Amino acid sequence: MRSIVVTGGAGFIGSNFVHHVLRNTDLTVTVLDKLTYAGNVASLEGLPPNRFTFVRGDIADDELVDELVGTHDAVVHFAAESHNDNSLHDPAPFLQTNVIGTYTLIEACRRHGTRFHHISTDEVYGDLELDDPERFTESTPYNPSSPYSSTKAASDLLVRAWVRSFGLRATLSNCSNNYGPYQHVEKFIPRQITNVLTGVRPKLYGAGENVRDWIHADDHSSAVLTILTSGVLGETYLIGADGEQNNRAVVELILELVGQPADAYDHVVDRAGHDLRYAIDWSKLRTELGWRPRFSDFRAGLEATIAWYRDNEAWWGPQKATTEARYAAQGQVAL
Ligand code: NAD
Ligand code: TDX
Repeated sequence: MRSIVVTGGAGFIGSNFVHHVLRNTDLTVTVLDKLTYAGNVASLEGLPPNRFTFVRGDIADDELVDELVGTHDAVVHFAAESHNDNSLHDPAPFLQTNVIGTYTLIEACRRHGTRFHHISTDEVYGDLELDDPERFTESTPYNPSSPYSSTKAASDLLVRAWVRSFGLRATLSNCSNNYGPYQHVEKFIPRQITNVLTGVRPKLYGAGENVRDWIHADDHSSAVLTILTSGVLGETYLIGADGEQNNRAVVELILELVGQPADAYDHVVDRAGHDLRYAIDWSKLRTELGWRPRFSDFRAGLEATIAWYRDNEAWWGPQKATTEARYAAQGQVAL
C-alpha cells in the first residue's frame, strides 16, 4: 500500500489521522473533503507537499470519487455529518452524506478492487445502564437512538453487505468519544473549554449523569492505522481506551484545570433521546492486533487539549459565535 484517500480529512479525527500517517509512515495521502461547516483546511497546515494533496469535493460525487478511488490503493472513510444535536434538528444531510456518500464510495471501491476502511462509532449499539457490568463488544446488537447514529449504523450495514455479497476488501472500526486538538467547538469538550476561555459558563445537558468513554484522537489514529495495515478483511474492531467519565465530572475537571470554582457551570435543557452511557470492550484489538493506547491519563490529555485551545484561538475563534447562535436557535436554554 503506497497511497490512500482520506475522506473527511479536514475534520477533527480525519485531520488528526492525516498528521499521524504523514508522521509515522511513508504513505502519500489525498484528502477528499467537502469543507462543510465542520471542515477546516487550517487543520492541515504544514504537511509535506510531496506526500499530501487536498481535493475539495463531495463523497457522493460519483465521477470524482471514481477517479480518486481508481488511482489510490486504499480509502479510509471518516467523512460524515457527525453531530447528534444537528441531526435532531435537520436529519437530511445525515442521510445524504452518511448513507448515500458511503454507498458511493463502496461502489467505487467494488469497481476498482480498492481496499476500504470504514470509520464508525460506538453509538450504533445504543446505550447502557449506568450500572451495567457489560460493555459493548463486536457482537453487541445494533440499536441506535438518534438520526446521526442510525445513519452511521446504516452505513456500517452497507459496508458489511458489500463485503459479503461483492467481496469488498473492507474492515470496519467503531470508536468511543474522541477528544484532542482540531475538534469543532460544537462538541462537548471544546465547547466547554472555549466557553471558559471566553468568560462564558459551561453548559451541561440535564443532570450531567451521562457517561462517555473518552479516547485521545491520536490513539484513534494509531488504532485505525493498525487495522488498515494488519486487520483481517471483513472484520469489525472496537476502539476504546477505558476512559469512562460522566459529563459533570468532565466539566468540573475543566473548571479545576483553568482555576475556576467547580460549580461555575449551568444546567441546560437535556438532549432529546440522550444516550445514557457508552463503554467499549476493546480486547479484540488488543489480543488480535496487539494495539495499545498511548494516552491513558485523561487529566493530562485534557490539560494538553485546554492548552491547545488556549494557544489556537485563531483556529476556533471564527466558529464560536456561529455555533453558539445555532444552539440558541435550537432552543437551548438554562434550567
Ligand atoms: P467532523 O464533523 O469533525 O468532520 C467531518 C468532516 O467530513 C468535515 O471535514 C466535513 O467537511 C467532511 N464532510 C462532511 N460531509 C462531507 C461530504 N459529503 N463529502 C466530503 N466531506 C464531507 O467529524 P469527526 O468528529 O472528525 O468524525 C469523523 C468520523 O469519525 C465520522 O465518521 C464519525 O462518525 C466518526 N466518529 C467520531 C467520533 C467522535 O468522537 N467525534 C467517535 C467515533 C466515531
Ligand atoms: O454543550 C454540551 N453539553 C453537554 O452536556 C454538549 C455539546 C454536549 N453535552 C453532552 C452530551 C453527551 O452526553 O456531552 C456528551 C458528549 O456530547 P457530544 O460531544 O455532542 O458527543 P456525543 O453525542 O457523545 O457523540 C460523539 O461521540 C460519538 C461524536 O459527536 C460522534 O460523532 C461520535 O460518533
